[in-house]
Amino acid sequence: MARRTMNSNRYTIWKAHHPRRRRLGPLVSSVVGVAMGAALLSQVTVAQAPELGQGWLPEFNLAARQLVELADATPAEKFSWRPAAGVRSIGEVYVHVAVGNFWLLEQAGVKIPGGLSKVPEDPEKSITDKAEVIKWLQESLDAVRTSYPSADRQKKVQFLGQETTSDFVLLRVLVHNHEHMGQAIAYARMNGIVPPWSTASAE
Ligand code: NI
Repeated sequence: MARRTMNSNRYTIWKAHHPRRRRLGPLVSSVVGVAMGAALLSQVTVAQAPELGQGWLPEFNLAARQLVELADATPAEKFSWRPAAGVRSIGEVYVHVAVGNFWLLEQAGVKIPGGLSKVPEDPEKSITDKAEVIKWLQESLDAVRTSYPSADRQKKVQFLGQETTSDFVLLRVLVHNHEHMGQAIAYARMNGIVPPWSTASAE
C-alpha cells in the first residue's frame, strides 16, 4: 500500500513535469509563428541594414549612417536637450562620438591629417550648433572609414596603460559608435523623433 502511494505520487510528479503531447499543439504553432516572424523581420532588417554580419567596416558603416541620419532628423533646438542635469545633451553625445573617433584612431596608431589636433578646447561645450556638430561627426566617421582598410592592425600599441594591438583599439571604435548610436536613438525617441530608417521600414 505504501509502495503504491509512492508510485502514484511519482506519477503525479512526472505528469506535472512532462505535459502530454497534445499540449505541444500551441507550442508548435507558436514556434512556427516565431519562425515566420523572424523571416519577416530578417527581410526588413536586410532591407534597412544590409551591413549586418558582414564584418568590421560594414558594421561601422551601419552605425555611422544611422548616427548621421538621426542627427539630421533632430531639430536644431533639440541638440541642447538632456535627460537630466549632469548628463550629456543630444549634441554633446554626437560631439563625444566625433572626438572619441579621432582620439581612438590616434591611440590605435593611425595617422590622420589634422586629427585630434584640430579639435577645439572643451569640444562638447564649444561645438553646439547642429550643422557644426554634424560636420565634426561626419569628418570623424570619414576618418575611420578611410583609414581602417590600410591600418596596420597587428601593430602593438599602448592603450590606457596596457599593451594591446591596433586591432583591439579599433574594435573599441566600432563598439563605441554603436553604444552611443543606441543612446542617441533613446534620446531621440524621448523627444518624439522617429529614426528615419525606422519610418522607412514601417511604410
Ligand atoms: Ni563614450
